[in-house]
Amino acid sequence: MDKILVTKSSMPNKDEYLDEISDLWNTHWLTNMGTKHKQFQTELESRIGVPHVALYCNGHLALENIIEAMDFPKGSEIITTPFTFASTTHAIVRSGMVPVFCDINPDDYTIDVSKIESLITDKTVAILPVHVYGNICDIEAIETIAKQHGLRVIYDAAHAFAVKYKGVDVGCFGDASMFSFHATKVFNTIEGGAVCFRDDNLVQKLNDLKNFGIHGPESVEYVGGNAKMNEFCAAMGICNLRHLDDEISKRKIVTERYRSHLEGISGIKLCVVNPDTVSNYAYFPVQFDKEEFGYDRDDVFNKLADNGIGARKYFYPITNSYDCYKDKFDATETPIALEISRRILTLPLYADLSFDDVDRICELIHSSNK
Ligand code: T4K
Repeated sequence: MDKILVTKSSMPNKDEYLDEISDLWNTHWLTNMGTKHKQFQTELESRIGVPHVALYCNGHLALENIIEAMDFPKGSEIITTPFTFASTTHAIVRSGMVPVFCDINPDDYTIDVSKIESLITDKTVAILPVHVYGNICDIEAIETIAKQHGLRVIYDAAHAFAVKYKGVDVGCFGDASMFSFHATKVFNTIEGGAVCFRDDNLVQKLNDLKNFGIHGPESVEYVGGNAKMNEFCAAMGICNLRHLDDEISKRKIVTERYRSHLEGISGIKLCVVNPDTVSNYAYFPVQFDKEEFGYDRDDVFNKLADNGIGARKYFYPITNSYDCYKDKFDATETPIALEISRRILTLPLYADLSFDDVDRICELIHSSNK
């Protein structure tokens, strides 16, 4: 039987993509903000309803650039969560900031807003919450805290492209939001990412920062790197954007099939979805409680792996327990994130995952405790 991996990149029809890139053989303009880049950027701004989108070669560098663009003093503290991919914490550290870890909610794994204020010091400059798995953070509470304490808010929305909260696209919240368009995401540009923001003053700065800090032909204003999205990736984005709504509808059907098998089973906890959101069905995380289910996350992971099914332990270990941060942070200070990281398993999810495959995965999960 074929292996089933945690996800499978969505791709447009081959001819549609070839048609989209065929111009490039005439223009020979392959990167450095060409026509595909401009078209894709405009399409995103209009779909999201945000004044500005800056495109990047990946989500990680987008996050590093927006932190850098905010001009925080080196050594400033940024409140964030450790229940995330390496990128979130690394982006803060690589930008010369200090991550201060806040624990998460046990139901949707986003930042526990009741614990933010006790972490604020005179060095705190920003909150960097993660819309993990596409679950929306408590946006209103975060905005209130940020306003009261004069903090900036940068969302890691890597998983949340196309999610809506109370009818508004998630890219419209905070001072800025970062999306990842990596091959494994609901919407991909092969590799890619974006920052959404409203502040007109950031447009030129982000443009410069992602292009070596070059401001004009004879002027280099920042010590920037190279983080531009190329034309082939932008063309992939233009094509995939046409099919995004269909992709999300199919993921919804797969997700509902999983829920029909796994909801209400003792020892299995599914994600609680905020009723004010329209989901993008990015991931299907499941918690296993050994006491009640009989077997733990690793037992289920191994059982699936033995049967050619590649579930993933997103996000284990949590970032404040990484080897590279040894002796710097203490994961026991975020006990809920620590516990959930030991219980969580992300099941395979993609648009054309068949009902037969979902049924087989769920049967294997049920039989883990037999
Ligand atoms: N913030 C958060 C919260 C994030 O989760 C991420 C990235 C970022 C920031 C940074 O965004 P980017 O700089 O990546 O744009 C993957 C992705 O590489 C990463 O983008 C993602 N988060 C993270 C959660 O997952 P891996 O190491 O687990 O991927 P990999 O190569 O094992 O692939 C997983 C599965 O996807 C494969 O088993 C099969 C499928 N796949 C993979 C690739 C590469 C495809 O179908 N096509 C492909 O091309 O990190």
